Amino acid sequence: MTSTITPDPSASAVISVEEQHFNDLIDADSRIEPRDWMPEGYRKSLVRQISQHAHSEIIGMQPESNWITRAPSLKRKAILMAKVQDEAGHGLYLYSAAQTLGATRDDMTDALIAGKARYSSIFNYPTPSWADMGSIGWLVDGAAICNQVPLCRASYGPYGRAMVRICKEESFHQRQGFEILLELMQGTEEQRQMAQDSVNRWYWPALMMFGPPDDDSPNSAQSMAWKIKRHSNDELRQRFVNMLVPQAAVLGITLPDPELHFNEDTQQWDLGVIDWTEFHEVLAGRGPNNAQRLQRRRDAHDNGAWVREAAAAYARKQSARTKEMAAS
Ligand code: BYC
Repeated sequence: MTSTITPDPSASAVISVEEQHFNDLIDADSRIEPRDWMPEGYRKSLVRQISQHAHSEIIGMQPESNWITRAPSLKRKAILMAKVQDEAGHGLYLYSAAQTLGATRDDMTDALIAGKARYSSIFNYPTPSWADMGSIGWLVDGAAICNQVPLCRASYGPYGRAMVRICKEESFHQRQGFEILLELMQGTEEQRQMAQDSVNRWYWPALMMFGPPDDDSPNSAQSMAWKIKRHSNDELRQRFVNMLVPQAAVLGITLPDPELHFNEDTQQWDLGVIDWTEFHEVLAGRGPNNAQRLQRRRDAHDNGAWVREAAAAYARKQSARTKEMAAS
């Protein structure tokens, strides 16, 4: 529908000193810091994206922690445990970054456990085999790196800085996943089949991690204008597929897309059609594991109540002691 509202040129010309400063910082590719004035929409968009990202890291611990006790060797257990701990750390950096924008940790957690907050669609899929630890590392962390390296240059300082460390760790995670699959692909026929079956299940959901197609992505345009996002969803998805094809060849794994072919004109790999109905079903809470993931998060929150109470009691005791010492 065409808008009938005629913009008032004099109104749009009025811009506060603070807003001009914000625009100048964005134009100069400089960083916005928590002390700086920022438009309310910018703050809200960041809280939305950063808190969703933090929730994804925390929920993302579940599909892998499922395998810690069943990993095939002590070495594999130790590596997987370290990786899952890294994800917890990523969640904490990101919650802290969101807190610098005025969001409270309690509100973010409440929204997650009440089922009102989003987290990445990918973590609603099951992990029935050990090869899934390989696929999560190779495909899920691989997609995460493609998506998150540009976020190191996000215009909001605390977010960009958190992403630098996260990306370093994601890079290790991606390699350990690739190495699990490589070992399986060099094993028995049954192991090779297990690896291929796992990649068949994770490939398409990993492509969905980048979000809806560009013409169906309501947040992209503004987010890119504010330099939070640096590339569109489709651009990053394409970059990911271009990266995967030669790696799949090294592994000896077939990517489960019969339409995948190299386009000589664009020098890119053209992919088949993504099932966006499945993506929207998962986002609506109807994915294979949505209910289980949220229930486990709720249970963990309830079971951790005594830790929060003990920490708060200790903080009160410390603060009383500090006051007593200051008074004496
Ligand atoms: N899943 O306008 P769009 C990890 C939502 S953690 C669920 O394109 P935007 C890891 C989107 O939020 C990986 N929802 O949005 C952890 C929006 O809904 P709202 C997590 C999705 O923000 C543990 C609506 O669809 N990574 O790697 O411009 C172990 C329209 O989308 C998804 C991040 O969070 C999805 N896949 O772009 C291992 C990265 N896609 O909010 C690994 C940071 C879209 O309007 N986030 N939606 O209700 C981003 O880069 C961007 O937020 C997105 C979406 C590219 C995800």
